[in-house]
Amino acid sequence: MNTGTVIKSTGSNYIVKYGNKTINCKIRGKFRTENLRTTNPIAAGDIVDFKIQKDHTGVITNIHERKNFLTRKSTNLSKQTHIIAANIDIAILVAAIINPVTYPVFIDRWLIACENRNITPVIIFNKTDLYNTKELKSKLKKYIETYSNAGYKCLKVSAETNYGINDLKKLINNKIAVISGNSGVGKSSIINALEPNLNLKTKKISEYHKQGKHTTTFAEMFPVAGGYIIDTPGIKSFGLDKEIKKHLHLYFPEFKKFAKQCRFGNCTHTNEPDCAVKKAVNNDKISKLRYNNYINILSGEENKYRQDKYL
Ligand SMILES: Nc1nc2c(ncn2[C@@H]2O[C@H](COP(=O)(O)OP(=O)(O)OP(=O)(O)O)[C@@H](O)[C@H]2O)c(=O)[nH]1
Ligand SMILES: [Mg+2]
Ligand SMILES: [Zn+2]
Repeated sequence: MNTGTVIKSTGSNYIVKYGNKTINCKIRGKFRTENLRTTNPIAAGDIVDFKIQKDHTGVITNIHERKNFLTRKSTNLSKQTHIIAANIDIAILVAAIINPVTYPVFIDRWLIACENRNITPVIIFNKTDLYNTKELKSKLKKYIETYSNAGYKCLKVSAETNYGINDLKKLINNKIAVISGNSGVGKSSIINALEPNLNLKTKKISEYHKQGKHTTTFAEMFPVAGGYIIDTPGIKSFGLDKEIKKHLHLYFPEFKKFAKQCRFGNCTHTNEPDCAVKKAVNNDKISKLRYNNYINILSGEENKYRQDKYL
């Protein structure tokens, strides 16, 4: 029996790294993940036991208990959950203000998923070399203000000019990070900037419209900057598990210190009287954008509010 880390999964095939070697593995039997209906039972970052067969391929026989894992649904209505990555120390979301625009509600949903799984999120605003108008600069400033005030670490980088890449290196050192975000925001380009030898495939934004395809098609883990990064395919929407909505207010960390002063201990900060969170929103102590997204996600109407009208 051998033990290794899954560095790539392509449907029914898994590449497992053990020591300095890698091996192609398949699964035998069924694996169920913590009662979740998943599209993928095993994800990049999983630690697995496997047997080596005569033809030098492997068979995975066991998944070790996960420290954590990040999940999403393709839409809110889909029944199955996708495991983005397992056993991670930080979850990086790459966002951009143009080419393409990352909507705040998308960032919020992703942050909620991280909070729910107890994974430290970091937001990276990429393509800063393109933000050369007054309007774009002020938009970036508002995004960063909103999310830093909510308690999240934000970084500005450019994979094109290497701006901010050293700060990112420090963040990844000795850690396993997963990198996620909309297609074309520059996830693979950022990994290339961190480790040029990897030479990961990227595609010009103008070609996205022609083919409408994602450049990165499978999650894959790479050794980078003294740690590891799991590159993932771009995503359009970030569906949340139903269960999450039951405790949604707990996943907005900036509500916490005000929530203690709400009249009711179980206040959902919606229609209750004497709600200190709502009062803080009115006094600009909590971002209106974040609060409105909270309400919209709670009521399932966030898709009506795709536009970043508060930024
Ligand atoms: N100007 C500029 N362009 C960038 C930057 N980062 C990435 N790009 C460009 O954006 C395009 C998409 O980059 P990718 O790295 O392929 O994006 P991705 O997020 O990995 O996309 P998927 O794999 O489809 O999810 C490429 O043409 C990159 O050259 C940046 O900082 N500045
Ligand atoms: Mg990519
Ligand atoms: Zn309240």
